[in-house]
Amino acid sequence: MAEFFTDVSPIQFEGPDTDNDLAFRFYDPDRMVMGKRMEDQLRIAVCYWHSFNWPGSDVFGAGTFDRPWLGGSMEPMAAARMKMDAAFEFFAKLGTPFYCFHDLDIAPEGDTFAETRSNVEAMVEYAEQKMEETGVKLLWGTANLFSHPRYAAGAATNPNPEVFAYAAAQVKNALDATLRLGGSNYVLWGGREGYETLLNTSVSKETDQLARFMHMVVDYKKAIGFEGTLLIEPKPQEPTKHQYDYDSATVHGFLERYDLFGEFFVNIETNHATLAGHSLHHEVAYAVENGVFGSIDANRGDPQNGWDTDQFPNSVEEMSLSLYEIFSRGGFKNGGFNFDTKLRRQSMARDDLFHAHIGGIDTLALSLLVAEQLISGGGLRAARDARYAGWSSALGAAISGGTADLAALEAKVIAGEIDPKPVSGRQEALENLINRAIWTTS
Ligand code: XUL
Ligand code: CO
Repeated sequence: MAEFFTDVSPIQFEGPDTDNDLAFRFYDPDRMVMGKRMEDQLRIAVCYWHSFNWPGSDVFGAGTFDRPWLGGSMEPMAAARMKMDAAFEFFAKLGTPFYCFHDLDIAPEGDTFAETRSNVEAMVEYAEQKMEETGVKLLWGTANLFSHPRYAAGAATNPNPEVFAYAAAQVKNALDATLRLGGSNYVLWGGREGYETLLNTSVSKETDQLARFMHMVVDYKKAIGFEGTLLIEPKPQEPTKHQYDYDSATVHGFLERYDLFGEFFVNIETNHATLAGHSLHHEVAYAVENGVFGSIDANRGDPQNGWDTDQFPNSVEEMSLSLYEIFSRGGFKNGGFNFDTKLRRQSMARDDLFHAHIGGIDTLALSLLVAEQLISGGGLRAARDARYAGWSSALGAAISGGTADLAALEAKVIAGEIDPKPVSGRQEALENLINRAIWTTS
């Protein structure tokens, strides 16, 4: 098996003062942070699709990357094996513990479903071997229910039940593959579960279908004994004009409405959060506080354009705020940080993939150290607790316990027992706490 990334040796932690561009400055896997090894806290994964399956094409031009297994001149299964060799060489040299894949990232689609199924099975067997050799594990598996023209009008939400059935068959196999490879999670991203125009769409029929599909996934997960977490990945739009899994709050409402709460959790992606008009911090805080948090697709968008650019994360401030929310409530269970990230189209040298991941991983590692300091410093927690302290008083307990009604509260206000005074929200002082933690940690 020929080496692909010949100019790169395994990446090591060398500390902040190193001048080696191909080394970690903050990601020190064995360093203990909040009671666990840094590697076990962050649970970092590389994604198969953008890094090994995408040629660097855009809507105006062809692929620019050096990926000899793409492009169609090789026999498809030989190309799939060459791609997998390069992928596992990359995972092992980068030294991160996990990867993620869609069924059709690892295996070519055949002329029939049976052929596709046997291609996927053969590549799962090959992956099993590679995982054994390298020790790299699967954070999550998923099925590609959006690229083939049959899914142009959606998968579970398609007006044609035959497409629903086809998607069901594909997800069954992808769940089997995820179970076999010991995946920690299984993801559903509703790529085309939405609409292009309301003129031909029944939104209630489509959301009912999506819920039916999700119940079938839960039933099958239980039938085969898959103990990982089922995740749904919110995204407001792109590729369709509107997607039903718009953001964490929408997914939460959907889960409650269709009796799926506790069965599915959210896989939050930074750039999907910003497309929805939120921040990653908002999405994470919402999900964590409402019992639906699962995992993160780490990346970033470009504030000057309005689509999913999937760039590598480079803002310690943004990540620190989200890690603060995650780790002040105990950190990940089965989730982790998947790099759902794309190189820029001009980053065509083979080692660009290493530089990109190293930068993103160090951003996460430094953010974890900042979060640790914010948590142990206790300033943010104390300020939040103080702000809501009134709810522990007799009045607060009566309101939230349901023993005070509108008339009872009015009587107290009229009697002058209640006369609230505005207090400072201390926003700038709290923002200074964040910056001070960043400055002292880096
Ligand atoms: C698309 C996206 C997907 C999912 C997996 O925006 O994020 O790659 O993560 O299907
Ligand atoms: Co994603």
